Amino acid sequence: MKNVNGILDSDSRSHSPQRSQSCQPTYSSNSIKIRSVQVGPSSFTKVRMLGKGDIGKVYMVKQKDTGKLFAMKVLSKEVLIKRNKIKRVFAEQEILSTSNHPFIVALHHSFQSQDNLYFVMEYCTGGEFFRALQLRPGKCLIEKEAKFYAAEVTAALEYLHLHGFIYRDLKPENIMLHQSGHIMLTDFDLSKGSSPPGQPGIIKSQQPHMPPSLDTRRCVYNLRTNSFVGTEEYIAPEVIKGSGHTSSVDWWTLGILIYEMLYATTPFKGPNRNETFTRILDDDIIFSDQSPPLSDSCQHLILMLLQKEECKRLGSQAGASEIKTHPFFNSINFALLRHLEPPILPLINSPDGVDALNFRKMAAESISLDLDMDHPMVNVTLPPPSPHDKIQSYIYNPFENFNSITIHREGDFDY
Ligand code: ISQ
Repeated sequence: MKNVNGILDSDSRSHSPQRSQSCQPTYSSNSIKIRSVQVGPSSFTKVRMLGKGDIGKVYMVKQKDTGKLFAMKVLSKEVLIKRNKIKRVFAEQEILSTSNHPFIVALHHSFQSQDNLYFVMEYCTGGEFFRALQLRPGKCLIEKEAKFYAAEVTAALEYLHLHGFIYRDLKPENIMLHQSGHIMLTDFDLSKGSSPPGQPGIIKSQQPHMPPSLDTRRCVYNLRTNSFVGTEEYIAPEVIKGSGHTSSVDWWTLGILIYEMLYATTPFKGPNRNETFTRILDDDIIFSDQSPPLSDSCQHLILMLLQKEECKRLGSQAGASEIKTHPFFNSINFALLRHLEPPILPLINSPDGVDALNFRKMAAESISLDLDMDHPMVNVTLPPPSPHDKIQSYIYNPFENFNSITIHREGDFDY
């Protein structure tokens, strides 16, 4: 179906990159125009590595013809196949390409070469929120400052939940700061949370505006076999127990985040992973004395978000509105959040933003990727292998439907 601009509507998104490259426009919504990709790896030069996960790397890159900076996530197809992360990548692409929210990082392009998948995203000049926290006196925030970031995170989670996604991996390391100081959620691959086949991932609800839920049996497997990699201090009790979980896990992690912003530590942190899990399941929260003391409404919100029983947790019945209307947020006008001045204004070392301050230093970063040498995609499209056809199985390209797209967002958010 076409809209008035002659652009194919969203039901054509399943086009393979091969097909979408030959017919120009692909799909759109009212505010997002998605076209077949207009760039490739060699359109960018690498400036420096920004981060490294278990399945990919993120680089600061400069677009050659515009000089604009972007964050480029590069995922090796071989690693994705070996680690069975293919579904995750498609889920991440779906979230990034359909999201249009001031606190969710914008995807500008995605494409693939013979060896890699690429996501080219908005570059968050302010760096990691985690780093910015470390630079604060006492490595923590006062209540008013924490309230601002908690409100922005709540707004971003609300958007994701309304679109049927669970974020699942909230922690200071996954929150970036836009140049303006507003937050940006970035990491949607959840790659640190699990490993073997059939692992849980972002599960999209089948019904619009209904929160999704997740089968956590694999999480338990990962926790028990010690193959879990990630921040155990943020894990919700139901994930540890493997009793299945819903978007309420994100409200648990919000509770941990608020606590960490205020106390510079998480509430159930133990000397080792098992002790942390035991405390998450059994212990009450302790609010040690603060000067000035935490307000009653702040303590109450944290207690309500850190309810161990999912169905008693704030947000579990009516979603984000329960959190937004909590007395702690009485002074916050959620509709005007992005027009407020953030408590931390990122220090930018150079006018072009190239001197990334709030990013960790990366070793041996320069040898790992040459964007000019990455081989373009060869257009071979074969059907999935049949179990009896051993020869064909290694030619089959599981990334055939990875969309190679360029996204234009109407009126990109100005602060
Ligand atoms: C945007 N800017 C800086 C770092 C990033 C890391 C991951 C995803 C997007 C990013």
